[in-house]
Amino acid sequence: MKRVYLSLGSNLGDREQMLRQAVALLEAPDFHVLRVTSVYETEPVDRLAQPWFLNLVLEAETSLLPKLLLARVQKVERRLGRRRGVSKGPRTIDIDILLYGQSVVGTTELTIPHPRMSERRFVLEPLAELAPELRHPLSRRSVGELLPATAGQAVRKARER
Ligand code: PH2
Ligand code: MG
Ligand code: MG
Repeated sequence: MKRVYLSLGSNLGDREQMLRQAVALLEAPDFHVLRVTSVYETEPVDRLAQPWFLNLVLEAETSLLPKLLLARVQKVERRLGRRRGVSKGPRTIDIDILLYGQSVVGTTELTIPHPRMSERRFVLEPLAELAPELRHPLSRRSVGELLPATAGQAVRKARER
């Protein structure tokens, strides 16, 4: 069993409903959701001209190996109407694997830890709610230590956990 953290985001359609449905669809005999953060309303990063997101992070325990976990999250994305469009553009649902235990994975389809997680407040602020002491497997810096550098990005709690 591995302890994993996923980042969920939506900025199209009924955003909150999308997140709620995604969490429910992820739960399975081989993927057990342990904790879910509050929902955060977040300013878009990277591609700025798009609607604001709702984001959350979840903690789970899974027996799925990274490749199969990726296939699983992509299946849930498709169930919720995700179509591959503009890179980093608007989406009904996006589910990204942030951390897979302390493992480091680098293949053409999958990079773990998520390569941009340390610069994104919409990832770090929810993650800090669950695990401020958790360390990035490569930089060895904790979530709490990484957070201050992202202070310029607008993130506010939309709904308490
Ligand atoms: N996802 C992106 C690009 N930009 N910005 C916010 N605030 N939240 C996201 O989930 C997000 C983003 C690409 O997946
Ligand atoms: Mg993403
Ligand atoms: Mg993604």
